[in-house]
Amino acid sequence: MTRLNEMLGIKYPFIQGGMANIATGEFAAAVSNAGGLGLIGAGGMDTETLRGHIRTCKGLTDKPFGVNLMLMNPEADKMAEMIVEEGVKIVTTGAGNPAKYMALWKEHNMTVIPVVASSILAKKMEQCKADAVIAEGTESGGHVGEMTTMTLVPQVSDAVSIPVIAAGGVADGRQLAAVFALGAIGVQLGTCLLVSKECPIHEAYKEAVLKAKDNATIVTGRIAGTPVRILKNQMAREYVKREKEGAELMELEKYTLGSLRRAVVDGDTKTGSLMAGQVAGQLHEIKSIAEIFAELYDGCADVIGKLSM
Ligand code: TUI
Repeated sequence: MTRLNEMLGIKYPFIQGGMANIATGEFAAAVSNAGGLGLIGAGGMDTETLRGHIRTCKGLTDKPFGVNLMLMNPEADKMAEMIVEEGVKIVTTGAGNPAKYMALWKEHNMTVIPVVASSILAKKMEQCKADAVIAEGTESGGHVGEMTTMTLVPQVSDAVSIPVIAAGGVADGRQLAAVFALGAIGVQLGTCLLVSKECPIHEAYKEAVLKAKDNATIVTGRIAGTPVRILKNQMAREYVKREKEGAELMELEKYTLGSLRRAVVDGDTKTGSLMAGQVAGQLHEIKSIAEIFAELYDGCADVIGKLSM
């Protein structure tokens, strides 16, 4: 069976989530230097800003890194071409179907790994020559699908013959062992990296994640069709209220991205949108990315060694 670290030329079978407005070139380089696959999150950026982050990342690491193209970005078409020009070798996508870009990317021998939230999209991606898929469960932070990691990963694994990477609900060795058991060859990590030393979010955002209990998250935007998991606060309640009043999808999207910046940059934990997954309740300490990776990997090996039935 393919191993994710060998497939991507990295130390650990870990890739970083796209994390719009958070995953800068500098952060992606830190993830790559710690032995995972760092990704620059294109969500919330424009094309030239993304280009700048790609160049910054190249200057900070000689390890593999990539770009996460958030497909709801209004400049997604331009960005899809620009990353080819910049010689980016690995791309993950989220929040949509990247079929129209696949031929271009594969012509340039890029490794393409779309995020899927259902096995039907996973099959389409396999037909479009995706190298692997990320099966992202609803436990994740940010934009989510309906299915849980527990149900999605095995069904996607049965549906396709390309490798499957799990995402959503993994922050310790037990959960990592579980997703390997479900058929994944690696994991995408987001929430547990929010509380890394290197993560550039405001300290108040990190504190809110560290303080969160297991039921601290809520999904906004289900009615509008853009479900987003965030920590419960005044903003979450306001959003749900506007939604019930029938606000337009575009208005809600602008509201979400604007409020994400308020959380990330200003540390506004009341009216900011603090995207985080359901593992937030398990995170109690700030650690370096290298420590997070080593603990996850060693913890998983330990759990697998002690499994019994
Ligand atoms: O994309 C994410 N997570 C994100 S994107 C984001 S930024 C944002 N900004 C404003 C509003 C909403 C989000 C924050 N977090 N994860 C990957 C992901 N993709 N999760 C679910 C999906 C997905 C869902 C449906 C992918 C494809 C899909 O269907 C597409 C189709 O056409 O079948």
